[in-house]
Order: sequence, then structure tokens, then C-alpha cells
Amino acid sequence: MAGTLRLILGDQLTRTLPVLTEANRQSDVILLAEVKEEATYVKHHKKKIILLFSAMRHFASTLRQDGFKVHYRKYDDYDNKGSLLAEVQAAKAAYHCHSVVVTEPGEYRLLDAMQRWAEQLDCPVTLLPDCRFLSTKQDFRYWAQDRKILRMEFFYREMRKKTGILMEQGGPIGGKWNFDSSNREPMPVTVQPPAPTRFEPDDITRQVIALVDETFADHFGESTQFHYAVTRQQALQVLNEFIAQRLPDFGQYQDAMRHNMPWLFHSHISFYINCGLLTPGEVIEQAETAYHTGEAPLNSVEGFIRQILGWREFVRGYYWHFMPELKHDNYFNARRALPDFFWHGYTNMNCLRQCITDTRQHAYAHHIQRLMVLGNFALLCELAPEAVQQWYLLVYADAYEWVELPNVAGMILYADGGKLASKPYISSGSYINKMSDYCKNCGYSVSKKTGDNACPFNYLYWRFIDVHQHVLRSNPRMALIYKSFERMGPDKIAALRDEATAFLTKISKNEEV
Ligand code: FAD
Ligand code: DLZ
Ligand code: SF4
Repeated sequence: MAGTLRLILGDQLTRTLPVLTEANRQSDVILLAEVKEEATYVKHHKKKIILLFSAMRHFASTLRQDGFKVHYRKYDDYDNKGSLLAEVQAAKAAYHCHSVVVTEPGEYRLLDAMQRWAEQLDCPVTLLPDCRFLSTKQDFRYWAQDRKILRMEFFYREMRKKTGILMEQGGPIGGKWNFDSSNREPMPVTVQPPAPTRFEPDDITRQVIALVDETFADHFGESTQFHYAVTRQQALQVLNEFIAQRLPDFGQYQDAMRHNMPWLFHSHISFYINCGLLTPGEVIEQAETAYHTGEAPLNSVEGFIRQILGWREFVRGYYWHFMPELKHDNYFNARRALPDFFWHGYTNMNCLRQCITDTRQHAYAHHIQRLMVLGNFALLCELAPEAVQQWYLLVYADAYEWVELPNVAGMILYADGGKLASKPYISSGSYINKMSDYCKNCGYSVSKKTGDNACPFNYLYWRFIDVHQHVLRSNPRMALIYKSFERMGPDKIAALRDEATAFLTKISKNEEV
């Protein structure tokens, strides 16, 4: 009996999606395909490919066990067609399917391509909305349409009201929407965070590791010591252990950084929510329950829920609202090429060395490493947005354009001219010194603004304030900074600018810094 071909993408591994719940197990065929086009449109980190291919293979096997007819295409199948469209075409012909159904993809480039599929395949192609989010693209458009400025905080409050999450008697639990002021503490050396949840690779994962080592040897990052969850059951274990062991301290140490310790009190679940092994709704529900049962304090639970119900939903709405222009925004006209050390990590600046090494090893760095070390540096050095976007998209195992691009173009580079952030996220070395122990192990001196071994973040910061004053001075949130700037006097400003210029020349030539 001819049926429908149902395509599941590598980041759609969710059993509750209608593409699966509406399937007829007798007549429909489920297609999952590992293809060159998706695996190489940027040279994804090896661990990202291992995670997705292994999770896809495990997901397909559970579907088969549950009676679905599954057509699975491995990357090294001799007749693998290399693209999703070609695999859909071949499967449609082989199973005599009369139509194709797929959940809307998370990236603009693929949605754009899929909109031509019906014509190319000469059959009806239905794109189902991705119902795993707690708000829709239309909700965001409606919320955004009459607003001059779009701030996550107001969107988040609407989401709290709409969903009733952390609400009581019409207001926020605890009397405040936001407990951020109790969430900015450095982590004392005596605090030892629990180890992250680890899984030994099984046969399927070992096969994928061998494939990736052979086929993607020139991709970024290391494949060794892969320990991530690749099934829903394992991802649930990661979530449960986070709630029990790390959520209580998540709030206060959310912004802290520590030498050789990337995992800290973070949840490490972005890999799994973004590929579908966990849903944001269930994650939020477990965190909220931990507050009601007294297992975790409100500052931690609210802080954690805000990241998912607030930031994650907000950036997704923002992405679809501003694409495709968002990709080309460049407010500061930044043009500098990415220094080579972004790839290998060899630099005397310990904070960057740490964050890049963590990223190379784990395809992971936590939020403040991505924002206030790597992102801060990219903005202060005016690295070209396109190069920075591509770097962030390929180095992290949780990266898909819908979530990466708003964080890069909007949050770290201010390339959108302030549509997402109320001011550029920039700081001198003192912020990094306050929130980490990186400076204690660095050849540069964080307390020096100029001269031998002065921390580059210091002079780069003041140069940026100087060079961009014509657009930043009028921002009320920059007023205090410009007061300090004026107190410096012209000689000091000139010295800072000269050192910064010399440093920028060095990184443009890829000299050692
Ligand atoms: P936790 O710190 O435990 O936070 C819990 C969850 O909140 C995360 O799993 C994630 O789902 C969500 N979250 C937190 N912050 C954000 C945010 N700013 N935007 C969206 N969701 C958020 N996150 C991605 O999932 N994919 C990306 O490609 C990505 N790129 C980023 C690029 C930059 C420049 C920056 C500054 C942030 C980026 N983030 C991205 C957001 C954040 O850094 C990661 O979600 C987080 O580090 C993942 O680790 P975790 O699961 O331990 O998060
Ligand atoms: C990221 C990724 C990779 C590396 N490989 C595949 C693949 O071979 N097959 C597939 O269906 N999906 C893959 N993905 C995820 C897609 O790139 C993702 O679905 C789109 O970017 C839309 O978010
Ligand atoms: Fe980074 Fe400067 Fe601290 Fe070195 S001294 S770790 S470069 S902030």
C-alpha cells in the first residue's frame, strides 16, 4: 500500500512530533538520512557529528522496535546520495510514496530549500510546525510588531503569564520576575562542582566515532573521550542528575569560570534539547517541581527557567523575525579576519586559551565563556561577523543557526545595532578576573592598562569606547563608562589607543599574542 514518506532531521529526534504521532505504521515510511550536505555545510566539530549520527541511529532503532517502517541511510552506504532532497527522492520512488511530510527545519537555508521541494519532487510536501517550542513564530511577530525595542525580559514576563510557570495569584512567585542580582557570584576555590554525567560509547557510537575519524579528519575539534548521551533515556539521566546535584547552586555560580573546569554547575542539556532528545517543556517542569519540593532555591530555579522559557524562546522568535537580513548585519563595520588561534588555541592570553581548549575538546563552553571571553574579544577586535558566526556554528555541539546567530549577531557583536541588547556586552580584564581564576595563570597582568604585559582586554576595551563614541555616547546605559573615560585625559587615552592598535596589527598578521 502506497503511503506518505515522513522525513525526520537530525535535530528532530522527538517522539511526540506530529510527523510521527500521525504516522500510519502500516503504510508510511520514516526516513532518516546522514548526508554530506548537512554534515559539511560548515565543518562541524567532530563530537557534534558523532552526537547526531549516533543519536539518529539509536532513535531509528527504537522506532523500528515500536513497529514503524524505517528507511535509514548511513553516511558510508555505498549509494548514499549526499543530500536530503536526493535521499527523499530516492526513498519516495523506492516505496512508491504519494506525498512527503516533514517538520519545519530550524534553519532558514533549509526551509528556503524545502519550499521548492514540492515542485522538484512532483508531489505534495507538507511542512508541519515545530511544536516543541513554548511559543510560536507568529506569537513572537505579534508581540514584536508594535514595539520599538525588543527586550528578552519583557518577552519572558509575557511567557510566564501565558504559561503560569513560577506564578502565584497572578504575579511572579517570590514577588520578583528576576533574581539575577543574586546570580553573579565568583566561585571560591573551595567549591568543587560534581562531575558531569558520562556514558561509555556502545557499539553504535564506536562505529560512528570510527566513521568520523576517517571521514571528517579535517573538521574542528577532538573526537576522543566522547561521553555524551545519545538516547532519550540517557538524556533524561543527564537532566535528573542536574536537577538533583547542580541546580541548587546553578544560580549563584551561573557566571563563574574556572581554569580547566568547563562544566561547573551548568546543566549540559543544550545538546539534547536542541536535537530533540529532551523537550524544553519537560525540563522546565522538572526545575519548577524542584523549587516546590524544596530541592532547589528560587534564585537558581528562576535563573535556570529564564534561560529556557526566556532566552531560548526569545532568540528563536527573533531569528525568524529578522532573517535573512540578520545574517548580513554589521553595525560597527567590523572587517578583521579571525586570528588563527581561534582554531588551535595557542595564545598567551590564558582566558582565550582556556575557552578555546574547552571548545576543541568538548564542543562545549558555558555561556559566560562564549559571551564575556570569546565574544567580548571578537567585538573589541572588530572581527568580521560572518567569520565569527561561522566559527560559533561549527564549534559547538548545540549549535544550529536559529539559536547561534541571534547570540552572535545580536548578543556578542551588537551587529544588529541594538535590536537584541541594550548595550554592547564589552568589558576590560577586570570582569574576567572577578569571575574566574584565569588571570592568576596568565602571562599578562590584568591590573596593568598599558606597558609591558598589560592585559590586552584593558587597552582594547578603552580603544573601543574611544573609537565608537559617536554612536555609543548617547546610550544612557553607557553614561558611567563615558564619565570614567573623560576622567582619563588625552595622554592616557592616546597611550591606550596606541597599544591597542599595535595589538590589532599583530593579530591581523597572525603574530603571537
Ligand atoms: P545552562 O547554562 O545550563 O542553561 C540552560 C539552558 O538554557 C541551555 O541548555 C539552553 O537551552 C538555554 N540557554 C541559555 N542561554 C541561552 C541563550 N543565550 N540562548 C538560547 N538558549 C539559552 N546555545 C545553544 O543552544 N546553541 C548555540 O549555538 C549557542 N550559541 C551561543 C553563542 C554565543 C555567542 C553565546 C553568548 C551563547 C550561545 N548559546 C547557545 C547559549 C548558551 O551559551 C548555551 O545554551 C549554553 O552554554 C549551553 O550549556 P548548558 O546546557 O550547560 O546551559
Ligand atoms: C547538524 C546535522 C548534521 C551534522 N548532519 C545531519 C545529517 O546528516 N542529516 C540530518 O538530517 N541532519 C543533520 N544535521 C542537522 C541539520 O543540519 C538540521 O536539521 C538543520 O540544520 C536544521 O536545523
Ligand atoms: Fe585574559 Fe587578561 Fe586575565 Fe590574561 S590577564 S587571563 S588576557 S583577562
